Amino acid sequence: MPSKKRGAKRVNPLASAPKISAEATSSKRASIAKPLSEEEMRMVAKKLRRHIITMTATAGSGHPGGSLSSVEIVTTLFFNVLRHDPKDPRWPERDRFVLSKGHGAPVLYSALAETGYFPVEELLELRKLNSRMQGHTDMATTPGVEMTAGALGQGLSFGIGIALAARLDSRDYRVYVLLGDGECDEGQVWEAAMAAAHYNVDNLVAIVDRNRQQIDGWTYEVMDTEPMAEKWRSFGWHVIEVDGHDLGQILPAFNKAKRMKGKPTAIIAHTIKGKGVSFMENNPDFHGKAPTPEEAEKALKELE
Ligand SMILES: Cc1ncc(C[n+]2csc(CCOP(=O)(O)OP(=O)(O)O)c2C)c(N)n1
Repeated sequence: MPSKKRGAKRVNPLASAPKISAEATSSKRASIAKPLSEEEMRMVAKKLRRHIITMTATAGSGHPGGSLSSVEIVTTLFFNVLRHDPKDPRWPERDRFVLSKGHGAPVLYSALAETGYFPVEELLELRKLNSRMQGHTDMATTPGVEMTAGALGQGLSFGIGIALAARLDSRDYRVYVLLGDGECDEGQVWEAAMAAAHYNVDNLVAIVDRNRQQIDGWTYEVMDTEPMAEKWRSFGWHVIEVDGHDLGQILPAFNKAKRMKGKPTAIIAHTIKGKGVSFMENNPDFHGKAPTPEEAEKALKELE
């Protein structure tokens, strides 16, 4: 049991969730800004990439590679798919986005800032002591963060719990969990995959950022997880494969997932680690290392 003293400064966002009013339970509430066009999302994606470079370079540490690979996935979710309200991060009817690969915090913070959960300037506080921009996500401190993560393998189980809670509470929100492909080495991912299919959790979508690299190299060398799509299928999931940088493929995949009844959906998004910056692409050195000031300058030029 944590002592009261240790937990005193931290807010339990679930415990502090407001009492549910009639208005709050209405899923008809206008909660998202107008969905962006593909061209507008492309511009946002570039902005997020620029934030990721600037944040990690300013911090002098962090995880740019796996943040850059997830940009189009996260952009599509936050600007076109999720029902959410940045002014009311704990709105009970919101769709939930769970970043299971918690080291990808820079891409999530960038999207949260750009949608208005907190000022964009705050991104520069990444990894500073006592800031809300911790290197790995903390749901108790950062508005819009649904799960405290960093220890890989847990997000899908967490997502199932929230998705089943929707069923118990007669709510129609949906849950989206973003996993890394290296993260899929974790046994817990497959226990969760089995459970989600068993309980027909069809308001749950797992997105695997299939960038084929993990902390220190290619996934096929560290632990070969192919055939990835077949694995999810054999666990009872509806599987869709997309080019994870093609906005024209990602949005239809989320729409198809919404129509799928009786099964959870796994979207295998084929991506490139470090996408958008020539010297970071497919370069495992940038898994957990920030660009130097000179490298950041070069990267930002490429992202103009
Ligand atoms: C349980 C656990 N084991 C090991 C690590 C160390 N670790 C951090 S990131 C990482 C690689 C993750 O690779 P992947 O999921 O493919 O992420 P991406 O390439 O998308 O950044 C590892 C092994 C961890 N955070 N948690």
